[in-house]
Amino acid sequence: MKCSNPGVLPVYLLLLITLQCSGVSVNHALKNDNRRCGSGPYKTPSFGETNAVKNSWPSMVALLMYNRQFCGGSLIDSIHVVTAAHCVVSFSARNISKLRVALGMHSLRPVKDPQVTKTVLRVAYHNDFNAETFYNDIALLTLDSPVVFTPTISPICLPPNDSSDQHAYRKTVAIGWGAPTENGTQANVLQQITILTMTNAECRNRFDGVVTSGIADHMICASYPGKDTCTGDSGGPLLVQDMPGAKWIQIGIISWGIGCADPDFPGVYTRISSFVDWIEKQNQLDLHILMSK
Ligand code: 4AZ
Repeated sequence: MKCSNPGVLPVYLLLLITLQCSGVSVNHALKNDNRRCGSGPYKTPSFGETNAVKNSWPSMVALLMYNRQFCGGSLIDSIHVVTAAHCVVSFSARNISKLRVALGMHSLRPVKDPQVTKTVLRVAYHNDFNAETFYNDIALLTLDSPVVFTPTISPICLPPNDSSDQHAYRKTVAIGWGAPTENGTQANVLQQITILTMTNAECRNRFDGVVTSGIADHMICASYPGKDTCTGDSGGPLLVQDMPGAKWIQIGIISWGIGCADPDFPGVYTRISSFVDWIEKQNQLDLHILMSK
């Protein structure tokens, strides 16, 4: 393949050429690279810490529309970002052309804080996403060109598909630029909270009689007194680490709740292990689209 000026080409061909000329095979670029994933703080932050250390979560991305952050997401390989379906489901093709993914960002203001900003080639949200029940609240964004990994921009690890580990009673970390309190204004810098997961049986008890659609198996709940995710955090990750120094694994996507930090109701997250196959299928579809054009 010639790697000089490609001239005027459609965007999918440019992506293909960029991928091939950057020395990575397309297949490789579309795969979760497990050797490099999961960088983050050395150990799980204590329950009280809320301001993230600048650039300490290199897989964290901000979704921006007209320079305004509205959701979070996480980088899973060099061209894919996992987020919540409800963040992107209402977008028209025109909206998608205005969507920006900011990587290596810490402060919301000034907006020039992100180290890299990408546009989005394809938005795939789950076919069975239901805006009333928030079932299957997952989407995958394909970036216009591959991200070059640096110490401050790198992908998160995913759990094994449908792992038998239910991740109950785990110390987990949720991160985002969302409102620190219900109806509050957004914090300026990336926030992190350490919260505890529970079993789905316990979570169902908490929402019993309040949410009729209930807690599906493909959701996971987490809480900690006074700490919760809130408006603007959606799409961002819920992360675990098996031991200090270990890689960070994304087990959840910030999805929904009733209010924020209400002691009666935990936050609800999309359970990633239920969707690893779906993510892989989207990767294959991208590959197919790119190769067949
Ligand atoms: C939201 O609106 C949202 N407390 C996200 C998470 C929670 C509530 C609301 C969970 O983006």
